[in-house]
This record gives sequence, structure tokens and C-alpha cells, in this order.
Amino acid sequence: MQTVLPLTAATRYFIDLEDHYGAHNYHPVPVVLKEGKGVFVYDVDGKRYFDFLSGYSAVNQGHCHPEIIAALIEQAGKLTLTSRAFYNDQLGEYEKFITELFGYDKVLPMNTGVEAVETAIKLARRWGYRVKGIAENKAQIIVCSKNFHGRTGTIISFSTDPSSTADFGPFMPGFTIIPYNDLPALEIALQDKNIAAFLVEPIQGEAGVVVPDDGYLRKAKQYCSDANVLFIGDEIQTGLGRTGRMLCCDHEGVRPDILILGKALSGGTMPVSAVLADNEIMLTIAPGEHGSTYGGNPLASHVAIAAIRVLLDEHLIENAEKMGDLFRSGIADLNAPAIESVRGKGLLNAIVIRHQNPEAAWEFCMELKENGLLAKPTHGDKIRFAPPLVINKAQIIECADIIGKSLSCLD
Ligand code: IF1
Repeated sequence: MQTVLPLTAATRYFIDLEDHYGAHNYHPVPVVLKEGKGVFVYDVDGKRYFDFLSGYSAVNQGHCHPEIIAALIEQAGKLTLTSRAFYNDQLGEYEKFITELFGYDKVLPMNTGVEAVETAIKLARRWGYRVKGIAENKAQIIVCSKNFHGRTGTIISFSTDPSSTADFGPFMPGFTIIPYNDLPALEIALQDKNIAAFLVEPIQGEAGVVVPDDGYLRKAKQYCSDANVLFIGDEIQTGLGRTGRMLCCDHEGVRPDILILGKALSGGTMPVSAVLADNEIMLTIAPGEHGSTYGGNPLASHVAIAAIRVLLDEHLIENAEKMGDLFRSGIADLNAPAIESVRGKGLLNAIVIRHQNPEAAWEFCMELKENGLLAKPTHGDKIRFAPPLVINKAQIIECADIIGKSLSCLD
């Protein structure tokens, strides 16, 4: 068993800077990264790590993918931002590319994931009032407990996590919370004629990679269609190949009425998000009724095309499926008493730690770090394992070995 070594002077220096001058809104793993390439990141002392967090699934294509960086550099030297007051020669090409690829009439480009979720909520409400005919200010949107859709005021209004909501009120009304993976609860909630939409993560990421029963998404979509309610798929974390399909909804042949993408849409270079929908929904927002300074900027548009092309050209989606199966079987084969379960789809996985020490998951991640693998616990006893989708078979096997070796710290 590796003892967790004291931090080096260089690492200590950068951690102290952030501690003194930065807000304390995170509790990072004590490692200071300087470079990234593919599945690897390197700290300020030159130590190499497998990155098993991938920027929370923003780096699906691998760190600093050369084709994405080349696209970034090429456009950065030409035109980065026009605002939407004017047209530019990148946005339309990107809009055509992404809407044809995903099969929707239109896209509304935004920046962060949470902005795209806010946009989807506004579109659903607009559709609810102007198409479905819900009475003014009566629209409700169904969400699931233990959801994570971002951290703005509206979005935390329907969070069930006290650390996301305590003393941030008052909250935005208009949300009905039901248990995740519970079709009878959805059926009952859909009896309310004021429901405009059902907003759901195809796999709950932050909750600890909670995979719903087979058929849940397909039946939920059917129930929504029968009730004239929009199905909003938040694929910000699960989308773009992460679960072994282009979209996690593809595992069940579900086409969201509103599709939300983010994170890996830029390959981890800059915030790029998108909301896709057909005209009946998208055209309920008229000019001047929604937008953002950077939304649809030429740099993001150019980079996003390159980032998606890498997923397709390098068959990263298929790789995620295969490597995910290999990873889960490799972990299961460890037969480790401290591993209660391993779960996930594609390369979005988590293990649940079984140990009487409440700090076990954190200590295990510290041991993993010593052994050259970076991961971080979520909600105490679950550790997410989500490497870039470029990872290969030998690396998966090596990482399963690292995980197995590191478990000895819990003995
Ligand atoms: C953090 C995890 C958290 C998301 C889904 C919307 C958003 C996210 C399904 C908002 C963002 C990020 C946020 C980041 C950590 C990470 C995360 F689930 F991926 F692990 F927090 F829950 N929908 N998830 O996962 O997108 O505005 O961040 O671009 O806040 O620390 P964003």
C-alpha cells in the first residue's frame, strides 16, 4: 500500500494561492495540473495521471485533442465574437451541421450547460402557454428528486440537495418533483393539465451514476406524448458518446422533444451548449426574447463542429461502449469486499464503496492519486469513473489494476 505522500512545494504553492485568493466553493483533490494530453494529465511536478473525471464529461475527445485545438487556433485568429447583432460565417454552418446530425429543425446556441437548461425551461413554458394553451403563469414542469441540472437560481429551485438549496431562497415556482425511475409517479403527475414538460437526466450523474430500469425512458416518453407534455432530455453529461451511444436516450430509441447538450460539445476547450427542438417549440421564442452575449459565437461554432467530427471520425462512441464493458467486468472481477457495486453505461461509471469509515471513498481517491489515477467521490460513498472516450484496452486493464491495488488502503 502506498502511503499518501506529503504535498510537494510546487503543489502546496498553487493550492495556497487558490485558498487565499479564490472562493471556497470547491473541495478539490489536492493535485495541481499543468498539462493534458489524451487520457493523461500531468501535475506541476511532471507526475502523470489517468484522468478518470474528464472535466465531468467535457473532455470526451481527450485532453487538448490536436484537431480541436487546431480548429480553435484557426478561428481564434480570424473572428471570435460578433454578438448576435450581426451574422457571421460560422454559426449557420454549425447550426446546419448539428441539426442535421441530431435530426431537429433548429438549435438555440448557448454557453454553459445550465444556461441551456434554463433556455429549455423557457421554451417549454412558452410552448405550454402558446401551443398547449395552459393558463398564464400556471405551467408546471416535472423533475426528478436527486436531479442535477446546474446551479443557477431557477435550477436549484427544484433541487432536492440541501447543499444546493439551503439559504439560497426564495425559489422559482412551477416545478413538480417525483422520484426518479418511477413510472407510476410520472403517470400520476401527468394527470395535471398544467404540465408543460418532463425534464430528466437519462442517467443521473451527480446522484452517483444512477441508471434507471430498462424501458424507463421509453415508457416515460410515451406517457408524455399521450399527455401532450414535452420530454426534455438533459444530455449535458450523458450525451456525445459518453454512455456508448451518441445520446444516452438512443439506448431506448427515445427522441427528446427538447434535447440539451453541453460539456463535450467543445471537447473541453470552452463553454458551448445547445438546445435542439422542432419549429413548433423553437419558434415560440421571437427575436429579442432570449439570447446571450457569447451564445453562437463564431469561435464556439467552429470548435463544436471539430469536436463532434472527432467523436465520429475516431469511432469514440463505439469505443466507449466496448471499453465500458471491459471496465465494469474488470472491476467486478476484483471481487473486492469494499466495492458494493459498479454501475453505468459506456464510460460513465461509478463504484459504490462499502466501508464503515465515512471517509473511505475520499481516502481511496487519495490512494488512487498516489498510484497515478485521478477520480473524485460524489455524495460520500460513490466514486465516478469517467475517462476520456479515447482510452484503449491496455489502459483500461492498467487502470483496473490500479483500482484493485489501491483498494488495499481500505483493508
Ligand atoms: C460543478 C456532475 C455536477 C450536468 C447536467 C446540467 C449541468 C451539469 C446533467 C450544468 C453540470 C457539472 C457541474 C460541475 C460538476 C458537474 C456535475 F454531475 F457532472 F458531476 F455538478 F453534478 N446538467 N455538471 O451534469 O452544466 O452549467 O456546469 O456547464 O458544478 O461542479 P454547467
